[in-house]
Amino acid sequence: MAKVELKGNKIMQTKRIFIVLVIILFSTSMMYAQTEKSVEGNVDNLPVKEYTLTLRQEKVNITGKEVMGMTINNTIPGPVLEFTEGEYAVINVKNEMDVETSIHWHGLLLPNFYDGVPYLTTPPIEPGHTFKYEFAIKQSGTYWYHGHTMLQEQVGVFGAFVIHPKKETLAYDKELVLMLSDWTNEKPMSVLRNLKRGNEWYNSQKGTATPLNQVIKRGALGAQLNFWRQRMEGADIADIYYPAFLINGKQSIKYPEFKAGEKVRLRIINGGASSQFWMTFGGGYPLLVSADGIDVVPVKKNKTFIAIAEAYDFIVTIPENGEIEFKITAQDGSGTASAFLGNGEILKAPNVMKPDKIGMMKKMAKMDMKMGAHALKFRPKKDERYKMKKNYGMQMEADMKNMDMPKDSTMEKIPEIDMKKEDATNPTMKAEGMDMFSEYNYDYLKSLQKTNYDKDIPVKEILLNLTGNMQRYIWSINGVPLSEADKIKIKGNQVTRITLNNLTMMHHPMHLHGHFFRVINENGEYSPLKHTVNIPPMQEVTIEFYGNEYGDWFFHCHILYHLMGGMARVFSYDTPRDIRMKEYPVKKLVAETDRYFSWGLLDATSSMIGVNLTTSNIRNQFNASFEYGWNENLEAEFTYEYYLHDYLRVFGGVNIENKMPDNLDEFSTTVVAGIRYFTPYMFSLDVRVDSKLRPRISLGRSIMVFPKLSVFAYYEYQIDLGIINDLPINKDYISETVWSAGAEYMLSRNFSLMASYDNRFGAGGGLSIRF
Ligand SMILES: [Cu+2]
Repeated sequence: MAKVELKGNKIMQTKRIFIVLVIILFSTSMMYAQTEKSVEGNVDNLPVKEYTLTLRQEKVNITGKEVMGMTINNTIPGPVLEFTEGEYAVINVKNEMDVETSIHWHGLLLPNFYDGVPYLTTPPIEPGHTFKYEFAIKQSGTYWYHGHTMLQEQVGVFGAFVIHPKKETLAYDKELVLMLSDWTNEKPMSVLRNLKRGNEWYNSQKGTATPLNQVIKRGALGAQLNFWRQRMEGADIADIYYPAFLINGKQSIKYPEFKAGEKVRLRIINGGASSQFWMTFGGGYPLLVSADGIDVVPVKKNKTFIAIAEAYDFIVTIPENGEIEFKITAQDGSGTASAFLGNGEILKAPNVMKPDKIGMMKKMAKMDMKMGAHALKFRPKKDERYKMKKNYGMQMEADMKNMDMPKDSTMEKIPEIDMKKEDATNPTMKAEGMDMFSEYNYDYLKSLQKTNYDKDIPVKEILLNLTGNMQRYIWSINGVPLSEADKIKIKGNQVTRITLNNLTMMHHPMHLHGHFFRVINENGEYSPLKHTVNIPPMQEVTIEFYGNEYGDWFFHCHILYHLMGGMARVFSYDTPRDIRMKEYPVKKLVAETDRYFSWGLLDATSSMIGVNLTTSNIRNQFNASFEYGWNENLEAEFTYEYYLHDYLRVFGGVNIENKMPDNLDEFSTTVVAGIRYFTPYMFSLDVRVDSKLRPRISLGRSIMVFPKLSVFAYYEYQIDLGIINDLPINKDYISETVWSAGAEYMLSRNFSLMASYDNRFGAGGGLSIRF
């Protein structure tokens, strides 16, 4: 009896295994069939529309200075690609540059292989090669395309992608694409290097630095100390100085072809590399009709925030004898650009006030807010997401809620338009309320249809804390940069709900490739669908999407410099990798976010000459320093250090010093090892012991006291207990103190004047050069 049962079980088992195998085989072949189908497209049935984009490196002149840019069909931005829903797009991207490139189709629902993230989904386009993208157009709306190879988008690799619906549902006469961007005359990689080394120059150039004198004048010293205690310099809004912000490639651009009475649909896309904007319109409240390519319940709204990579469509009516100004203001108030539509008297767009960084600091310090969540964890594999959320960020939500929360005065629902509220002659809008970030919520976006999912669909919850370290310019998620992270597994036919909890002082526009997600807001079931969502500092936003794709999809902050700093993840349906990607390992893409950057500092003064060289990636750093006093004192040191986490590193190396003061006859060479720690209140602490078993401690700090003027101080104490060296008779120990102090005035990005006193080299003045 037992035997039979066993046999039966075995047969059952074999049968089960067989069935499972068949299912696996079937689903795998289906998956490949699906891939194949997407590749071939439905060319037979769909009308084909073909474009060719040619990428070149050429000299461009945007701000009166000729620099190298990357153009598409000889323009920046590239041409507007126009399609109609139901067409089959064939786009040949020709790379005539000497570096590899790629194009990503932002917001488009397309086969994974054509998504355009090099090494992840799509092969990179090598110099001299052409890559043919092809996919069916299954949606309509305002989208865009951009390079996804490192920082190429910053110098020109972007353009608009407009899809007309089969049947237009909105009423308007004409349309115009307005592509917003930011422009730097520097090489973007050198911009990133400057951010990595922590150069204050950009802030001082923008006028957004907060030197101590201004902080004290505003009575914000307490707030500043609170920030410093948490190792934060202040409330940063944007990192990079841009000499120009652009609309369709120009700082000011006119469209006189629009006639009075015409309704114009503006398709506005933020193609900036790291700039978010406030948009304002002259001549009344425009009608917001669409967000991220999808139509929403129309709403009259003037001052509207546009995060990087977002798209908003507005309908404006050209007035009689009037020219509407459309204006963008960089979020940190560092610049504007305008477009003018129509003819006649200019109807000025309201000005947006420059944010008050010191005021923000004061308000933030009043709230119970824990800053300084690690951007680089000690144990990246350990799941500490919930602990992190609990320990950092806004500690008392009530603090925010109890504050006065005036309603967004810039928004009006259509039935109750009150045009008298609008005053074109008084263009300065009222300051926003106490709640600093309420103006950034998406409550004004309401979907036309219900977007919620069936309650029976299983939901997977994922918590993603957005983390960053401004001093080292590392950006990560849950304290783990892309280079140390695993793929995030998601499943088809399931809802993935993601809580994005921003633990940094910056805004992060997060973008998911190949999907639209619901941004949960006060409209509940009618929450809007988007492809990019901005998360304000210390705020939390929940998004969710239904898994109906296959392959791996990139999810990242769309501030290009944050993406390059590691704020990215791969969402994976865990399906087999496309065989066409065999030669293109994803580790290449990941490695780009963990590059080594090198920089140096040369001090040449009347008392000494010093050189400091640093090479660093996320975890590793090499330092070489050389100091020579004209009074014949010398110290040289070479160390390698490893970052255990943001603030703590272990190091080892070699130190060389002259044995006797003011005498270069004899040198002492020691091996050194110790820790370096970035302390609360932002001191650099170095604790070490050398091969003569002499312990040494040192502390250093630099503070900007006036615009461009910093003071610095350094103190070092070494003690010899005679463990190895012979001490002079009657001495239990001998000690040695080194200290220096001075001031530095920034002349330009690379030069500073400096004056210092060092107890080894004496007083001196001269030049400090950053290279
Ligand atoms: Cu970011």
